Amino acid sequence: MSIQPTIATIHVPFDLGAARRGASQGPASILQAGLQHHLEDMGLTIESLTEVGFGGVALAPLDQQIEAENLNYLAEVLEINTRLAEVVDLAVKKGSFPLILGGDHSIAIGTLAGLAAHYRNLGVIWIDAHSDLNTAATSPSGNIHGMSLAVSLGIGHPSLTEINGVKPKVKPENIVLIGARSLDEGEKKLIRSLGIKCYTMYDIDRKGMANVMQEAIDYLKDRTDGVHVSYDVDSLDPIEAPGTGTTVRGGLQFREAHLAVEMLHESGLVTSAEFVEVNPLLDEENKTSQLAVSLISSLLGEQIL
Ligand code: B3U
Ligand code: MN
Ligand code: MN
Repeated sequence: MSIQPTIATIHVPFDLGAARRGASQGPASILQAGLQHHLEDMGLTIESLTEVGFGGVALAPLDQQIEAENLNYLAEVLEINTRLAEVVDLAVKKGSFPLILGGDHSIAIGTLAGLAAHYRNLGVIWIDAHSDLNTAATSPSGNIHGMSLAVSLGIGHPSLTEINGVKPKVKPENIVLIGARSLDEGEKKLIRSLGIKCYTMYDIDRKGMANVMQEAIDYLKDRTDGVHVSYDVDSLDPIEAPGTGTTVRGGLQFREAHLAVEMLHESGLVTSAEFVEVNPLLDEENKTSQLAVSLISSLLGEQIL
């Protein structure tokens, strides 16, 4: 029987990577929805919570040397992710399982920067309506949450790609995208040219979620020495997850979303996870925060029977 690692919960109340404010309240809202008790009831050991935030401290003005065209809040995104990378790095060193709660998806930059040094072939399962593979040159918005996976591939502003030194943090052949249905032209080109494995909603409808996840797991199993799950709640259909900044119709159903994490748990491959883009200001009766608690619990091994 394998020993269950301690869960290192890392809160990142940050939303300047997104267009709308509110995802910074995601961690508090997920906690309020009962995450801690739920995980403890499952018999998991939770480390005391770490928060990576600005804590009301004003930041220095943007460095004039940084060319920041079409990179909104670059200085803030850089600062938060530099700090997050250190905290994630430390959690892995201690042998804990890092569980990061966002925050918008720009925080994946720091998470992956903190994880990267510990793996030769880190696998990433990116569950998202989007692919977050834009650069300042291709982004329609300038919002860095739409660029975090590209940055982690070493494509983007050097200040971001060089966080924690190691560059790139992940190789294109070790990534699997699941749930994509809103891709920009530059992102489509990058997915094709780098050969990134991408299961769109079309593929999920055609093959079924069980087959898609089995293929994804089989694909990553032999080529990776750890798997990070980056779960953007906008992957779900807006009916299930209204509390998120950029909803896209035609998303994952409640059961598909759970099956994905249940199968990932069963695979025994997952070594870290993050749940991002929960925005309680846009939510309906805490539905999305409660959903996040339920998905996290399933990923960490909660069983129906
Ligand atoms: N692809 C668009 C929209 C977007 C990406 N990620 C989210 N929205 N959440 C962009 O702005 O890069
Ligand atoms: Mn995303
Ligand atoms: Mn998204």
